[in-house]
Amino acid sequence: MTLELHHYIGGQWRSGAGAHTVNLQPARPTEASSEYNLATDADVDAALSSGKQSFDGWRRTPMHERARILLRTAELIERDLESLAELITVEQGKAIATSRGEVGRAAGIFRYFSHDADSPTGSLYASPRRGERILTDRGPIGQILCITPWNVPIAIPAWKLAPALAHGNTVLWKPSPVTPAIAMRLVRLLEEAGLPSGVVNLFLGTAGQAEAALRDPRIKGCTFTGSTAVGRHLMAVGAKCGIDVLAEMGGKNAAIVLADADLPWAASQITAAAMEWSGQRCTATSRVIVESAVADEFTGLLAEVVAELPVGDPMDPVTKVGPVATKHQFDSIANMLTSGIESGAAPIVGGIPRRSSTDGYFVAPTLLTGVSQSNVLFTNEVFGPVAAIVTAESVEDAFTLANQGTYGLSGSLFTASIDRALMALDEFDIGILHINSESTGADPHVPFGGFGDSGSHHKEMGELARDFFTKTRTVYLRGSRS
Ligand code: UN1
Repeated sequence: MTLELHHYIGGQWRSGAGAHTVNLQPARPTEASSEYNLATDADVDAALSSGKQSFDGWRRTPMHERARILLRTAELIERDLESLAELITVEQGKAIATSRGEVGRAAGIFRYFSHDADSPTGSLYASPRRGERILTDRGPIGQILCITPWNVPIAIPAWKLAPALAHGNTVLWKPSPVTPAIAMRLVRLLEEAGLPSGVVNLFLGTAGQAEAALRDPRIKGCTFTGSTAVGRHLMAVGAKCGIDVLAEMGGKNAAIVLADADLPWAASQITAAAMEWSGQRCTATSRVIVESAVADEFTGLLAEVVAELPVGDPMDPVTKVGPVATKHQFDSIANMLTSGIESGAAPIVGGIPRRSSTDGYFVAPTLLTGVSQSNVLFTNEVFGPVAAIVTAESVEDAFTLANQGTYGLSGSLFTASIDRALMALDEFDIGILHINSESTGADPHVPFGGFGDSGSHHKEMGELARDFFTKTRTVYLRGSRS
């Protein structure tokens, strides 16, 4: 399947004149999923001007009118749920059942942010002076650069674009070059929902063009999801230009299984968190820390559940694990497994993946034991269906192991003890803590974001999202008579 792709600038679809790009289908890399030319620098310049010019009209549009467009977008996403899910599966390789879930979630996110129009936008304070009140009010920032990844190619754009638009900002969107087709479809739905020209501009371009846009004075904020290295770099560039950069980055998430846990439940939840989406999720569980008293029993249980996972054609509704998204991903996972195994890790399910040049990018779900704290599989994000099992000598030791490293995104604690659960609130240094549930997932109405090398101190989604997408003005309001 080859899709004709274009950039969306000032309400017009155009083809680019930059480098010719072909994406291959991860399940069937002998066939292309998309083919297009990247944007030229002149295209990006036109997009920046369009977003700047459209800002005034959009910010003055009543918030409830903006919200109606978001609500309509949610309905259109639901109308097209099946074809959008198929597109994600062809383009990115995610199993169709999970693609459907992601599309439904994108609709829920647009719907959630349409309700921001009904929420208070400020506060009213008393004044120490007679005849005066002091109030605060939120307003949009301007044009926001949104840089989105290939692993969650419609829900992450939804959770950046929807709050940006609800609060009156315009958006310059650079999606991952791996998943351009789903980005185009979302823009077409925004257009159909009545979004005025120039309020969202989309370009398929290079990392260099994104960085140049961040340095451009027509950009007033930037939100990014991707690797820690790129996120930190963008934060540094933004800091130099006085631009706030929200960065949602990597993770090396741990699940702690204590001796009193419901072990079969923990095994099914950890399997889902580590292996579904082929582990290509910043919230994926990749270290399983088990209290020694149940280490053998739990390892056996987990290995059984993981070995039974249906791996294969992502279009098959029973498939749980499809291919990884690109050859680059496949090679990087294979290399990390090779070096982890050379340093002593032992696969008990799966192992180093192999493929012929025409095979899909399939990586078998892989569990390893014998992983030391210096092993790359303990320290580095793999972004594949791979989890390391590590034994803890005590509950305290389990938290110490879980907190190793520089990331701090999400994690799980499996226990029947309320005391241990409460202990986790003090001892587990992560942004998203799951007690007795998988480390993945993000509901639209609650904050999402990590600590350390995983985040940038801003939260996404929920009511905290507006802190990033708005600026607050303080107003001293006094009558005209002295
Ligand atoms: C989830 O776990 O469903 O890129 C959300 C990522 C995260 C989102 C994960 N920003 O994987």
